[in-house]
Formats: sequence, C-alpha cells, structure tokens
Amino acid sequence: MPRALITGITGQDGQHLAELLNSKGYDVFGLVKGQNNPRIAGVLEQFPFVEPVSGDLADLSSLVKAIGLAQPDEVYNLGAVSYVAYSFTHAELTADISGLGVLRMLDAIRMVGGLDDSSIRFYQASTSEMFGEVRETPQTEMTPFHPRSPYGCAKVFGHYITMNYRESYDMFACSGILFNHEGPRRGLEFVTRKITNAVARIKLGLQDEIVLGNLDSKRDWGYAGDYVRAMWLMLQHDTPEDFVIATGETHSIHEFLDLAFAEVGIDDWQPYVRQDPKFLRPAEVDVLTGDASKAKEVLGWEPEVSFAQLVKMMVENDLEVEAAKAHLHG
Ligand code: NAP
Ligand code: F7E
Repeated sequence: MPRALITGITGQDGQHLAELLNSKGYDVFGLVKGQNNPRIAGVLEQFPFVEPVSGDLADLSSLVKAIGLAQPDEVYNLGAVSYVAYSFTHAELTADISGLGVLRMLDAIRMVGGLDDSSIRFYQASTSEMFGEVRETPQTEMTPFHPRSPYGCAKVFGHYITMNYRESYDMFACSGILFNHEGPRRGLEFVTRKITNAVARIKLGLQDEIVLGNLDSKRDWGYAGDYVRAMWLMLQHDTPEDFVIATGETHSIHEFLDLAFAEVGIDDWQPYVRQDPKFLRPAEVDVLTGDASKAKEVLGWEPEVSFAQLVKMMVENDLEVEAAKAHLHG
C-alpha cells in the first residue's frame, strides 16, 4: 500500500485529502503539532484511519523523525499559518512556518530519503495570494508574483525553494497554486464560512448581524473536495510540475451574501450586514481569477462543484451544525 504523510492534517484540506487517500488505499500519516490537545484529538477522532505523528514545521529534527517513522512515498505539505489577516500581526511566525517550514520539510526528506533520492514525492501548498496585486488576468503558471501580505511573501519563498530543490537535487517536488477553496470544513475566520455560519445563526434567531470588512473583494472560489483531487493527481504525474488550480470564475463578496441569504429566504441582506474597519487589511488583494487550463490538459482535472452549489452546501451544513448546538444547549 502506498504511504502518505500530510502536514496540516487538522486543517480543511488535510481532512479532505486524508479521506481521499484513504479511499484510494493509502496508509495515511498526519503530522500533529503540540502536546496533548483536546481540539486536535477531537478532529482526529473523526479520522480513525489516520496515524498521527508528532512534529512541527518550526522544528527540523521533529520533521526528520516524522519522515523516518512514516516512511512515506508522498508528502503533502499543507501545514501553514494560513489566515492572511493574522499574518500581518504575526509576520515573523508566518515567515517561519509558511516559508521556512517548507525548506525544513524538503531538507528532512533529503536527510531521510538520501541526498539524491527522488523517491519521496513532495507537494507544496502554494497559493493565488502570491499573485496579489495581479499583473494580468487570468493568472496562469507564468504570471509574475506580487504578494500583498506577509503570508503571500512567505508562500512565494516556499514556492521558489520547492522549485529550487527540484532543479538542484532532482527531487520530485511540485507546487499547486491553488485559488481560494472552501466548504463546510473551512475555518470560521475566513469570509465564506463566517458568512454562512452567521446566516444560519440569523435564520435560527441566534445572532442579529454579521460584521465584515472590505465587501468589494472578488475571489475565484472553488470547493476544497475538488481541489485535493488535483493535489493527488499532481503527484501521480510522470514529471514534477507546478499547476494553477482554479474554477476560472470570479465572484464578489456581495454575490456570496446574495446567495447565502437567499438560501434561508432573506432577499435583502443589507439590514443584517455591518462593516467595521477593524476587519480591513493594511494591503488588500482586490480580485483574483485563475486559469487552470494546464491542469485540465495535463492532469485531466476539472472542478465539479459550482459556486452556487458551494454556497448552498455551506449554508445547509451550518444550519445543521448550529441547530444541533442550540438543541444541545437548551
Ligand atoms: P488551515 O485549515 O488553516 O490548516 C492549516 C494547518 O496547518 C492546520 O492543520 C494547522 O495545525 C497546521 N499548522 C499550523 N502551524 C503549524 C506548524 N507550526 N507545524 C505543523 N502544522 C502547522 O488551512 P487549509 O485551508 O486547509 O489550507 C491548507 C494549505 O493550503 C495551507 O498551507 C494554506 O496556506 C494553503 N492554501 C489554502 C487555500 C485555501 O483557499 N484554503 C488556497 C491556497 C493555499 P493546527 O490545527 O494544529 O493549528
Ligand atoms: O478573505 C475580505 C478579505 O480571509 C477573502 C486563505 O485560505 O485564500 C484565503 O485567503 C476576502 C479578503 O481569504 C472579511 O479582506 C471582508 O479580501 O476569506 P479570506 P483570503 O484572504 O483570500 C487564499 C487563497 C489562501 O491561500 C489563504 O490561506 O474577504 N473580507 N470581510 C473578509 N475576510 C475575512 N476573513 N473576514 C471578514 O470579516
């Protein structure tokens, strides 16, 4: 059976990828940071087939040990400080984990696998945030980078060091440049889930309003379940290459609000939405649109879930989750 090590196993993508690899017959190992932590234990309980291995992207020796224990054929490096707003107030931490963490993982693979060993295939979670202040639309694998946050800057380093180790040491190392992808497992701090969770709570009479920042941003939003399929396909390809993964459609936060509120029968959301400057960022990424033609041609990858289906899925999930919580508490 093939063996895979996933960093960021407790995150949105880690959970989807673990399920996908398990369904394909992999032995799945998940890098877990920190000491005994009830939150992490709670997540891992849902994935009994995942073998947890202790390790932190800030600590090279822990990564060497984790690779030694898991003996993976494939490593998916999804662990990161991934919340862009947080990266402005924790810039050094973000550079350390989301940037240098990639270098540490690549070095750990070389140390365990042998210096010229390309037998461990490596996936790096690169991001559309590297395009930032976009130089052209749509963005492809060839579009120059112009990151707009410490997160984007750290990811540019991770992207280039992955490319550099591929070119220098003949490693099977590649990056997926993934545009925003969401779903019921999305963290509550990200704008899509923040909206769908609040919409559900408003519908259930548990909350009065949503407080947001910049409503003018536009994103190319896809479904996380579709995107982890692309990660796996990239590591099954004959050669290590980088791929843009996106839907090719851009939608505004206004449109997201329209669909999410319509799902619970509210046509005019203006009375429920307030803006607060505390959610504005020092620098913003205004609009992103990805061109995933290369992934379609080379990997045969295409997204299956539409924008409207995504919003519906997230609102329905939050209605269920919030109703169950309300029932439990009284
Ligand atoms: P997420 O839900 O925020 O998950 C991040 C994961 O990283 C968590 O499991 C977290 O563990 C782990 N982590 C944080 N610090 C770590 C450390 N020091 N050592 C080891 N693990 C650490 O992120 P996601 O949405 O699943 O995204 C997965 C990856 O894709 C990230 O690298 C993200 O930057 C990138 N990405 C995401 C998107 C998107 O739209 N979702 C798009 C492009 C790229 P704890 O739970 O223990 O904190
Ligand atoms: O913000 C605006 C905000 O935090 C989207 C990460 O997964 O995708 C994600 O990064 C937009 C921004 O995602 C609020 O200013 C308005 O313009 O959901 P977000 P993100 O910054 O695009 C990329 C591809 C990644 O790689 C990242 O890891 O929405 N916005 N009001 C808000 N955003 C948040 N979070 N909260 C608000 O109240």
